[in-house]
Amino acid sequence: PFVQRLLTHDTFIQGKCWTTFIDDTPGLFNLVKQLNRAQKLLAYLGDVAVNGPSIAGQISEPLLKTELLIPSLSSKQDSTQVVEVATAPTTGWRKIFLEQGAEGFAKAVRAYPGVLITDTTWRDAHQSLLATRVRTIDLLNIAPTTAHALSNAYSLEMWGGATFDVAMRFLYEDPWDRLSQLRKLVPNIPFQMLFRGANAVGYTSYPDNVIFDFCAKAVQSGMDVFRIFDSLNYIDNMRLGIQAVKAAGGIVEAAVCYTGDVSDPARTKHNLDYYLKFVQELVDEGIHVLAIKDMAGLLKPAAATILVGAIRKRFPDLPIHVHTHDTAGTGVASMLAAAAAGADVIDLAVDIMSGVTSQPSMGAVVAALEHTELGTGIRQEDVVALNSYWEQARLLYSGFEANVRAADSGVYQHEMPGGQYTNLMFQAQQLGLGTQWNEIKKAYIEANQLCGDIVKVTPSSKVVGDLAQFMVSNSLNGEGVKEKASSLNFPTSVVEFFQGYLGQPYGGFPEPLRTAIIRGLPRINGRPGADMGDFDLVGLKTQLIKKYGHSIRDVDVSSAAIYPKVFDEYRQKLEAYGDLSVLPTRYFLSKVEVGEEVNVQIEKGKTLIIKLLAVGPINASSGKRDVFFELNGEGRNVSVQDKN
Ligand code: 3PY
Ligand code: ZN
Repeated sequence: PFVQRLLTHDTFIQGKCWTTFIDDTPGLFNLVKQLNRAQKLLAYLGDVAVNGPSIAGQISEPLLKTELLIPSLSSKQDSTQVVEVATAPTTGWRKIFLEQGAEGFAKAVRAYPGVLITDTTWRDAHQSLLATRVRTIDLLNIAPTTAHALSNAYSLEMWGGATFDVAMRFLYEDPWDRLSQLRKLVPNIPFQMLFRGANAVGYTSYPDNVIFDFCAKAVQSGMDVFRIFDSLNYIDNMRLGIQAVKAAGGIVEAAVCYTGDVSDPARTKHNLDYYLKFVQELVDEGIHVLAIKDMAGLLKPAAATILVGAIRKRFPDLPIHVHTHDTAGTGVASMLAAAAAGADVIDLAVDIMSGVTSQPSMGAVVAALEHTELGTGIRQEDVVALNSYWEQARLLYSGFEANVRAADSGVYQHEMPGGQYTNLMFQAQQLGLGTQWNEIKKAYIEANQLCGDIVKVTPSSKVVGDLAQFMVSNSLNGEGVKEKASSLNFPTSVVEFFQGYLGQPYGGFPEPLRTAIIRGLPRINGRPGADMGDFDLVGLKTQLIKKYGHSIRDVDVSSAAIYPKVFDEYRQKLEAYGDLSVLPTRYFLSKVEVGEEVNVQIEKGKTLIIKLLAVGPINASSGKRDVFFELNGEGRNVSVQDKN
């Protein structure tokens, strides 16, 4: 035991000063840190043993026992040989970026004879299927295998969107650690993030210096490709994101958010002309790659042919990257059509993490293009190997399934983005009203019209979703909203949208509805962030150090600037429980059984063996229970408030 080692240590016995003792005896100091960490981990396991997990959905016992086995890959040179994934993977597109810069990278992508792929499994797929709940440990475990299997991928989308917020809010994890740890295991494939332009990884506009600072830190932490979008395709917001990513040295992948239907002559608002003009504006900003971001899955195969074909013709040197969701079930067909029309890169997810509100199936598309001139350079058998890991993972996380069981071509009417679809469906199910979901979808169509038929993606999709929910709960249809607008108490997001806090929608705000909703509140005419002064990042760092000590890093300042409350709550969890990202998911989501032994690797070569011995009776006066553990063979106990 530590105290015994300390008391019998020669230096200590000789009465030397404590601080030099610590400095000169780092092994012992590390031991103090480890014991502290272990005790915090026990505090979490004890809390879950008494009160149950605070975040999980209902997960059945057999599913929790799912073991995430790491698949093996066969060598490309000799199929009888198994690849040793601990060895360095084949160099890939990241080397080209690091050696030739973003322009050189874009040129090489454009010159590639086949079609390249982005794997979205680590971000959009689990955001769209599993409420963004996949934890870092489960990504780290499959990362070396992925680095080998997908070595020819254009990128792995693994950060941004909702992952930043959810990591801290629900997983008690640091998003920056996720990025830097994965980077070490995947040196060869570019990392890609979804960046909400002026809204960064949040839901509102931030001061310009926060955006610049965030991008610089993301690049320093290992980010390569930034898919920048604005939820209203508002060029002024886009410009800020583009400039920030450029200044940071990242690859600027600017997105056109796709809505409507360019294959339908009756849909005149967001028609081909609208998209080509917007692409021209982006090209004028000096972007490296163009993304067509079809966040709801509205890009039918014929529309992909028209849109990608027209952009390819007008901008022959511009790499085009197409993103879709498979909500209606046309995803694979649309990606094949996009590739045939001249797209350079397409987004796919590993099979079991694909389909419905997620991206189309990687195995299907890779196989469909094999032995054609549009080959992806990825072996379908390697996708199968990765798939076996994700099959187990999806079971492990099944408590977060929204249970979208099949396709919904109704998306062509309601136009809900994939991530929001699962969210709203899940919420409607939670309310326990069988009809609620259909009502929400119908109201969503009307809410979009009330907003002026806008692009719907985070955060503008939240405005439409909030308005739809408001209409359903107040039994209002579109006409009713218009009639009573001046006396209704609208959700804040709706009021702020009409004030102009997200930016200026194409075609302007509908009147007289706008005036009726915002009444005397100010109107923002232009870029919402333009009038915000610089945010005091240095002052924030000082405050954070005062509160949390010198463990505060510059990246923490960035998290706190974007998510002040979420960051604060995350830090409180960290103080109480230590770094929970090392805990296997099974024990993060569910309690340890009495008598069960848990191995937790807290750092390389340092594993804690924890056994739950007993949960004691409740103390009537304090309401607490003692929970008894064995930690590496020694008895330990923690006192836990029983919240039941
Ligand atoms: C996000 O912003 O999180 C999205 O996935 C938008 O499509
Ligand atoms: Zn998406």
